[in-house]
Amino acid sequence: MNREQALRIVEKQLTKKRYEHTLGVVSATVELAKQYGVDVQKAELAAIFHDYAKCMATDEMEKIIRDNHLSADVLTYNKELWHAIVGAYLVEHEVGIKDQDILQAILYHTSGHENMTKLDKIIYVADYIEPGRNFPGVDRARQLAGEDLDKALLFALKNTISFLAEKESLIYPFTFQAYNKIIRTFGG
Ligand code: DGI
Ligand code: FE
Ligand code: FE
Repeated sequence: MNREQALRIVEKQLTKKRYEHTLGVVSATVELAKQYGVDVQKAELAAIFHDYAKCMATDEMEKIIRDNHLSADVLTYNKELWHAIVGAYLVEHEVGIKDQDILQAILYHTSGHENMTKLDKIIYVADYIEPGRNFPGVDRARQLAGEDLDKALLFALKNTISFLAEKESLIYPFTFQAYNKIIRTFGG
């Protein structure tokens, strides 16, 4: 599938605002893929589809997760996590993309994961720093992304964990596991 076909498919699934966010993630992803030596076409497709399920009703997402036994525990955590799991499932079974690297990048794009590939990290970081994002610290995140992918990932994970803890929200274990893994790679 080429870029234009993919964009036409996701545009139908998303609100205008979410589609614009997706285009931002695509441009950030292409830059990072070039910089860090990842297949640009593959990375671009992962970016285009990363929020495929973002605009679905939560009861519909819940049903897809239950009916297909996609995850035993995610339903007991924040609903924000669900669109990544449902997205990976639908991009495979509804859109027909079979590339496991792309599907995994979509699956881990919200929670992170202990064993993230370079592509998974690129999508996670691109989602965080895309040009439409505007939050305190985003410029620092952009700067780190230009210097070291793992440092940018750590910055995003750390801020997300702090943000969730500040709200006294639940935090999905994958997010801690991703954080711990990267701290270990830095010798912590
Ligand atoms: O879909 P997007 O808005 O583009 O971004 P995303 O898929 O990374 O979702 C981010 C939101 O998910 C962010 O506001 C934090 C929230 N969230 C809720 N629970 C968790 C979580 N993020 C992580 N990493 N881990 C959680 O347990
Ligand atoms: Fe998302
Ligand atoms: Fe996103």
